[in-house]
Amino acid sequence: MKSGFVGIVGRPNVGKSSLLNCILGEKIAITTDKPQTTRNNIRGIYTRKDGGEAVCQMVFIDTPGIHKPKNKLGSFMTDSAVGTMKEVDAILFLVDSPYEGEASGDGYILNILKQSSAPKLLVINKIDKLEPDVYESIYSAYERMGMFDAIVGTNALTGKNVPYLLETLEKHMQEGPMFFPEDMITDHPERFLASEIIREKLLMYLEDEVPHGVAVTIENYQELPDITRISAVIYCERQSHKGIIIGKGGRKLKGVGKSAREELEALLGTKVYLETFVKVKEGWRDSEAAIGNFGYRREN
Ligand SMILES: Nc1nc2c(ncn2[C@@H]2O[C@H](COP(=O)(O)OP(=O)(O)OP(=O)(O)O)[C@@H](O)[C@H]2O)c(=O)[nH]1
Ligand SMILES: [Mg+2]
Repeated sequence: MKSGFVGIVGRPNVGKSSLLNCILGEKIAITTDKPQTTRNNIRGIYTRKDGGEAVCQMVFIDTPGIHKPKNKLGSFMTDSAVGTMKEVDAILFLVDSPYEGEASGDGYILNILKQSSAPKLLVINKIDKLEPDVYESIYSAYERMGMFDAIVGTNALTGKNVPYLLETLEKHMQEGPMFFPEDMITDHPERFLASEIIREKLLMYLEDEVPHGVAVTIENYQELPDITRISAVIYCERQSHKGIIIGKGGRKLKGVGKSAREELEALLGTKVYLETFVKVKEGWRDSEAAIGNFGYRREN
């Protein structure tokens, strides 16, 4: 039996959470086209079986995109990702564009990666969007650095080359125990997934700075025989943002609620009654206490 923890790191929006979902074959991490979607480390468990028996368990840790923080939430996010790089047994470093040198975001991450002795795989994601010569140039630039144990191009939306990536990664896993039951794909509670799904819809429906200043807490989560009742509070940073989130005649919030509810019903396999409230918590992204209360704290 082989096992290990694998960190998925990279700049915002390169497709880390999409890759995690693709590996698991289920959506446990929210993904959007907006950078800085992921705020906490998200754990996904992949157990490979052979002849009905578990032979390898890899615990993937999807991390927030590493960026120059503009507030304490941003620092928490980047610290979570950087901290993860130091703790795991292997690292997948995702990029989706050419290397732009040491002063770039990827250059910053590479400098931290160099300090780790764990096996490192470079994943060039979004190959569907890269011309072959661009892909080649990315590949050879990273190959020249001589610090990667393998380089794999993937499409995290179609799963292209993801089985090969997993095979390659497994070769770098050591003998080890099962950390989680073999049929478990995440250890995050359903109420956390519910808050994330609501936040994903807010990110999708809102523009500019508004969705980045949003946090969602679940105040009540009740599993009744034929329905799950969920009450969520959406916190935003300004009174004006509250108006934008609610929308004319409450339409925006209704749309968010409807699409979150539909996804939750599919996830939980029950009917869902979802109520949402919008509250203002000014400047919460720079308040250590508020950030912690909203669940943005290191667990390990
Ligand atoms: N065309 C294409 N789009 C992709 C691919 N992988 C991810 N995307 C898209 O890229 C966007 C960002 O994906 P995420 O998975 O949220 O990226 P992330 O790296 O987790 O982003 P953060 O959480 O903000 O750091 C989404 O719109 C995805 O649908 C891919 O292989 N090809
Ligand atoms: Mg993400």
